[in-house]
Parts: sequence; C-alpha cells; structure tokens
Amino acid sequence: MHWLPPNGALHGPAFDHLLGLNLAIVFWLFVAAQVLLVLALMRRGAGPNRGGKARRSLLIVDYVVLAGITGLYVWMVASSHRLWAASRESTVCSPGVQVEVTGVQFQWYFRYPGPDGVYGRTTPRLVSAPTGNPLGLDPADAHAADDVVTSILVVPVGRPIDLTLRSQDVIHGFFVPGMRLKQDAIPGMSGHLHFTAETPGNYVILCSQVCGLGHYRMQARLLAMPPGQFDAWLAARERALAAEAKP
Ligand SMILES: [Cu+2]
Repeated sequence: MHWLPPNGALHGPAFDHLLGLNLAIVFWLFVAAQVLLVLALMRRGAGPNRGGKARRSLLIVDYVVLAGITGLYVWMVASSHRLWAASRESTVCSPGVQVEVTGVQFQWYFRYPGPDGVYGRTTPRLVSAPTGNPLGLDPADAHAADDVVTSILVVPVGRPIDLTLRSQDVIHGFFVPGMRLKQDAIPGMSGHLHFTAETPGNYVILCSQVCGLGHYRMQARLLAMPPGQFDAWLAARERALAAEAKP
C-alpha cells in the first residue's frame, strides 16, 4: 500500500496484505451497516408492519447478520494469529542474532551479549547513564564483561533477529514502522520479538506509548547492514570494550 512507510522486513508483505484485507473488510461492513440503516428507515416510513412478516425480517436482520459478522471476526482473528505468533515465539533458530532492547524515560538502549552469548547480570542500583552504565551491568558477573551496549540498533540483513524487550521504569512501546514491528516493553517482564531484516538502510525507532513528558523525543535508529559489515562492526565494538577494560 503506497501510504505505508517503505518496508524492510521479510514478514512485511504478509503484514501489509493482512492490514489491507482487514481494512477492506471493515470498510465494506461499514457500508453494509449504512445500507441496512437506510433500508430500515424506509420500511418504517412505508407504514405499520404486519405481524409474522415483520418478525421474520427482524430475525434475519438481528440474528443472521449478527452470526455472519461474528463468523467474519473469528476468521479475521484466526487468519492473523499465525503471523502474530510467528514473531513472538520464545525461541529463535540459530544462527540468530540476540539483542536486548531496554526502554528508559526517554531513550532506547540495545545490548548484544558478546562472544559468550549470555547477557550479564544487571542490578538497578548500578544504573548510571552519566558514568556510562545505563543498564546497570554488574562488573562482578563475568558474563557482563563482553556485553556491548549501544544507543543504535544495528542488525544484519538475512539473519533472524531475536529481540528481548525490557523496560526500566514505565511501559514503553517499541515501534519500528519500517520493519512492521510493534510491541510494548513492560517493567518486570521480558517479551520477545522476532524478525528478519531484508533491505539494508536506516529505519526510525519510536515509542508508541505516552511514557512521560519527554515521550515525543524518545527515538532511536535501526541500521540494517550486510552480514559481513555487521560482524566487523560488532567485532570492533568488542575490541574497544576489551581495550577499555585493560588497566
Ligand atoms: Cu517511551
């Protein structure tokens, strides 16, 4: 659909098709409701209804139409569920890329688990953005030493991405229109979101929940790049981390 932002995700065309289909169904239901309304008004204007015939037409308008619309909505839910569930299963096939997304008033942070593949422990009392530890990484945990924290979400194209969504304070809405992704980040819970980027480029990341006074400026950037370039980028970040850690 021409009025949607350009799509960069593998599941995008299926999502756009479903959106168009749902909008078309709702549009024609609206038109049908208006036609029924006008017909009912015209019949009422034609004079008093007569006994059994009026009851029969009421039965058709009330129950048959109601059953039809209920069936249609059930079908709409069932047909969209597969697409919805595919992006929210709790596991992702290897070699997937793991990234943790954390919403904080009013900023998004992204964490890569590093070569060990395990996210290090975080502790709320260690959270300190001014000293470069916005997620509260615990230095006592060995897994935390190689965790790369960034304010831009860099992903490779063609590889499945497994996002773990978290929030440090209030409910934030992780929203990437160009990747057809939208899922809330809820404090105390970690949700999953899967996708595969297909087109390299820059995509805007927004917050779709009104999360406070600075909500309007809660934006970040998703950068999709070829896999080789992504590996080089991550390796450079790891080297910088190792150099920083050396006394
Ligand atoms: Cu927010």
